[in-house]
Amino acid sequence: MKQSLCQNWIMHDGDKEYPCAVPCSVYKNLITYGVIDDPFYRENERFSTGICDRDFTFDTIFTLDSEMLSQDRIFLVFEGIDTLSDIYLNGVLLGKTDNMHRRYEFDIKQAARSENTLTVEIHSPNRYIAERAAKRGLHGVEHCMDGYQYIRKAHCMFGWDWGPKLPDMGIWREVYILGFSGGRIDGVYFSQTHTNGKVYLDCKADFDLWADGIEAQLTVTSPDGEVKTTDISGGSTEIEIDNPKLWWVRGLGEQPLYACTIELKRDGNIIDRAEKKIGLRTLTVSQEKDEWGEEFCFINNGIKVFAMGGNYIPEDQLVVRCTKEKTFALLEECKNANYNFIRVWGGGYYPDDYFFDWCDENGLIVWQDFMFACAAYLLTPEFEATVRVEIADNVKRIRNHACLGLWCGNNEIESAWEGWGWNDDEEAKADYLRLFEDIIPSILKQHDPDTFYWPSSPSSGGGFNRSSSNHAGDMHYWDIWHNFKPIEEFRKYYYRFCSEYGFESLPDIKTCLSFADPQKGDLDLCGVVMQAHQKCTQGNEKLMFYLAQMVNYPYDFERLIYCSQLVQADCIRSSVEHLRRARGRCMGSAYWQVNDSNPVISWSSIDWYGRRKALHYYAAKFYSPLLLSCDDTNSAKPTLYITNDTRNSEKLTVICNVRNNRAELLGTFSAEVISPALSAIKVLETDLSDYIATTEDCRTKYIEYSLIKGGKPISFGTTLFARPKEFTFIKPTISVEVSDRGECFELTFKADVYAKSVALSLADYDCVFSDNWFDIHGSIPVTVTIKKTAALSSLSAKDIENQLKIRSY
Ligand code: BMA
Repeated sequence: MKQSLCQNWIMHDGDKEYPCAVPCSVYKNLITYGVIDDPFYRENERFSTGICDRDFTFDTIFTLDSEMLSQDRIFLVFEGIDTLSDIYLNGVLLGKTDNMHRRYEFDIKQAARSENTLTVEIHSPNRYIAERAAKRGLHGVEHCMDGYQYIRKAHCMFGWDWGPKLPDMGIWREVYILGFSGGRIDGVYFSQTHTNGKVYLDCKADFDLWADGIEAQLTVTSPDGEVKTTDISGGSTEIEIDNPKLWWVRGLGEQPLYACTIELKRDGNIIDRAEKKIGLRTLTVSQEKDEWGEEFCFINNGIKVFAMGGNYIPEDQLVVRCTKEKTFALLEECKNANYNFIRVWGGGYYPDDYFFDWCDENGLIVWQDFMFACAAYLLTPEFEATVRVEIADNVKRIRNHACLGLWCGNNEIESAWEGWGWNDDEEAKADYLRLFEDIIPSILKQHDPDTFYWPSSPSSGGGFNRSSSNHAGDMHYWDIWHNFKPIEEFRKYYYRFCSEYGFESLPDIKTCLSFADPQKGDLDLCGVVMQAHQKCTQGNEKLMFYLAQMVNYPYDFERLIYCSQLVQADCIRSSVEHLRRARGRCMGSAYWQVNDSNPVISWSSIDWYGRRKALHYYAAKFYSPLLLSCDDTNSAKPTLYITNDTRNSEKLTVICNVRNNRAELLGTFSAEVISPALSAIKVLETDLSDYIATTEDCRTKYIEYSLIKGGKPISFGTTLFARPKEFTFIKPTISVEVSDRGECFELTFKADVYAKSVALSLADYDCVFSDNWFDIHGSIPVTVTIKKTAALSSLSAKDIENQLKIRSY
């Protein structure tokens, strides 16, 4: 039996008391009670970083009824304590904690009474890391507080190049009491063998039994309700499944799940129960040798998958504020942008079960980093012990999920040892190998032998053997942005799997206004407030460096936002299209980064409020399963490619029009093509020599192309042969007609000339447009819709028209 202990807590700060409920933390409480202002506002971070220099105590009083007290065993469980604490029950020390990434369970059979006081004294993480860093420095990154690697706590809480330094402390996940009589289930593990169209499901359960006469049963219910029950009292069993309904990565098939329940029974009564939903599939990484080296690609039920997605970071800098609802909304947006893949980056925390459940149900492959990033660590006996438990805990919790594509040791540490000048610390270097190439693989061998393990990201397989290679493994490409290389540089190389690359932009004006005060002159990229919301070293300089190359001077702040989002979106689009044209050689793309942890200037495609940047609208198009893209490296002969990431061969039409800046049609090229399943092929090589010969032509003419399936355009694009700032745009007049279609509003746009990158927003409301940041080729209408949300439901078509803000290049 289970009893929640999430209610009725009090946080003590000296003699001040703050009633609260779990999940609770120091920052969350102080904000709720108005003791501190929003740390994200203006420069408030400066006054907030030091709050957890001191200790805080959380306590609660609870009762246990006679039924609970009569159980043979009673446990107190903390799913997450952040981080350094001493835990007392009725004045007796139960234990100490030092790792926010693990679960703590205390046997309280002796200490429990009917009236209890539970006290959690939490010690300052700031002091702890500072003391250790002062004694023995360790290599790491400069945007994080010194000594962050000494504590098992989400590194980014100490600041990152997209997040403020707000190291919080508290009880960040559920707390409860468990009571058992006779026995309990400690863990369940399913492994699968797929042969001759059948699946043999092997189930192993760890039982802790202290009474006789206990039986266990496994029930497997198929997606269409067929039930199989078998005895598992001995701790293991195998079930043969004929006609298995296979689980597929999104885009390749459905995601049927089998419900598996284990019931532990004593005298016919259920004494414990475990439930898992599993997908029947094989999912691993193929590393076959080929003409370019060694491939790196996910392979699902024998089919090689091109992974398309992004890097995921904690959704709130104050991690206690993360919720299932927000996560689901974000993941829905990933699905809307045609992701089939997401990488959980190693500087945050291991997501909650609901994250993985959602990915199981929706077919997103999860690349799960262990929580180590950009740091050297020392494996002291205490550190090693806590890490071992953390790894085993999380592996056991996550291993049965169909979506789990791979475990990765860490973020960028192997490459740091190779290239960041860390080699003076041989002790920590040796510990690196021990942790990531010995300890973690051996824990995985024991608890999850079937899931692929990759020692680091990027890596070529470990052992400091050219971790950043384009011939094997995954790659982080940062020469664009961090090293000021031109945007076109990305296309010079071929990567096997590009797991990080990115470009920053400013978030939406509504988001900027949430932390900036225009009356105080904050809407100024070079001012202190925008500087405080730019965490990357020289970030705003980099932004201006690239904008100066691509666009005309953005003469006002909203224009700056527009230009930065446009350049970001175009940079990532051209990179993704390059990767997808190289399908086969390259098999994965994860841009940095999906989301934000706070309102900030960053590489994200969706900001902290869930507002899409241009990049997110673009992602839906560049990750479209059928993609038409243009290789314009040779501007006289731009070449069109179709990338087909579906399992169907398709009969398609490609049309490419040459137009001038008035959008007048000058010429057309077209082709009827068969696009084979899972392929990238060249479909049309245009010869533009009759149209585009001089610099003047490059500045006044462009091509626009579309891919037609069954009469409908399904993928389209535009290529200019000059950078936007060099092109001669004629100021467009854009007309719009809005109609109310019941469920949605329909907006139809036309222009008198060519209008590039038309960006729509509503002045006072948030909404998602079915398409945005599109081009209008003169009088050819573009129709988009806005789904009516609760907030929009009372508006009329006329209101929408009045609310509409239209920008174009
Ligand atoms: C990569 C990531 C993060 C970082 C990002 C942007 O190195 O792994 O550490 O936030 O680049 O610099």
